[in-house]
Amino acid sequence: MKSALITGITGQDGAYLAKLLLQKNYEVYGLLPRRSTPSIWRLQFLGIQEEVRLIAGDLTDFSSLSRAVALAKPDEVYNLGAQSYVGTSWQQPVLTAQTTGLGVLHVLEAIRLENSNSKFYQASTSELFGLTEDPVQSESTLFYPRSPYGVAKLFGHWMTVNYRESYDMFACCGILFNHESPLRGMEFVTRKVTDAVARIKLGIQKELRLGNIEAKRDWGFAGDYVEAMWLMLQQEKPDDYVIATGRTTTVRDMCKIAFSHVGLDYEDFIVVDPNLYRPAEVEVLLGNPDKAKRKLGWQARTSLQDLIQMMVEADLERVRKEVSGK
Ligand code: NAP
Ligand code: F7E
Repeated sequence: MKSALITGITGQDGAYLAKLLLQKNYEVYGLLPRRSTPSIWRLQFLGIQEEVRLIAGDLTDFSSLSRAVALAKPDEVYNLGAQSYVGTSWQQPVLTAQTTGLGVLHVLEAIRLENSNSKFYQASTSELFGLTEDPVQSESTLFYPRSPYGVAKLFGHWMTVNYRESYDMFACCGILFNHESPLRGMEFVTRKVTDAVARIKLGIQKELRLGNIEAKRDWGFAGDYVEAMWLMLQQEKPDDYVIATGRTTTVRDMCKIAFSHVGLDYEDFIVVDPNLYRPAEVEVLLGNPDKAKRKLGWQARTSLQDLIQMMVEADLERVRKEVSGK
């Protein structure tokens, strides 16, 4: 039986990946940072909380990572833990650098110093491209991050490449474009919209305040994207891959899809609030997933329409239960 250690197991991707690995008969360990209230609701939602083994630890605490690697003896380590919200990275840039940047190095060092042969996956991001001049971004596109989050991820990305080249480590970076699901955090724009659509439809919210609705993103479904993470670690050689759908859509059009699913016109409810604009914006992202298709046999299966409808339906069900007190 193979074993895997997932940092960020309580997050959106961590929960879906844990489920996928359990289905593949892995022993799944997850790093659990200390929180004052329980943080395992996504594992509960997927019904896998009893099947994973949680090890207390934090990405900012090297010793806890070293201990986690020694305990789990993982064949594969997936580093998904991060302060992952771009907006917060301007308010807490140091925490973001320590978690999202230095945290990667802590995991790499824990693997190296434990003499572990673990394969390593790093959660890199399309935010690395930032203010790119390439209309379509691939593995060879230059990086130009636009937020403290993007800069921290750049450090983690190059550290991973460097450990691969310096120590012959089997280390891969997945450069993933935005991916969403009913388990997406409420602060991200798709979930903010689908939650608001449910509340407006059920009569408990009147309007939705958004920032830059002309920004364009290449959105896919998280359930599809975790399969690409696993596939990267099953190849003969470690490499980096762009994971995307190859289509881009404005926030505005994503809202249109969400509102029209419940028979509403988004223009009647959206208020653009300049206070929600970011200090520096990534205006357009569009990924080229050709390499992943060619080498991993991976492609996105879920359309944006289906994804948003799935999220609206899940939020309608949850808000209905909240309202009825059941
Ligand atoms: P997420 O839902 O925000 O999950 C982040 C996870 O990291 C949570 O489990 C969180 O635990 C954990 N974490 C935060 N600080 C930590 C610390 N100091 N020590 C240990 N764990 C810590 O993010 P996601 O959407 O699943 O994304 C997974 C990874 O992919 C992240 O690295 C993200 O930056 C990257 N990424 C995401 C996307 C996307 O579109 N989703 C695209 C590209 C890359 P708590 O919940 O307890 O804080
Ligand atoms: O913003 C615009 C906002 O916060 C998307 C993370 O998973 O994907 C994610 O980062 C766009 C931006 O995601 C609101 O300005 C307008 O242009 O959903 P988001 P993100 O910043 O793209 C990447 C790949 C990651 O790696 C990150 O970890 O939507 N936008 N109005 C808004 N965004 C938010 N959150 N809220 C608004 O009201």
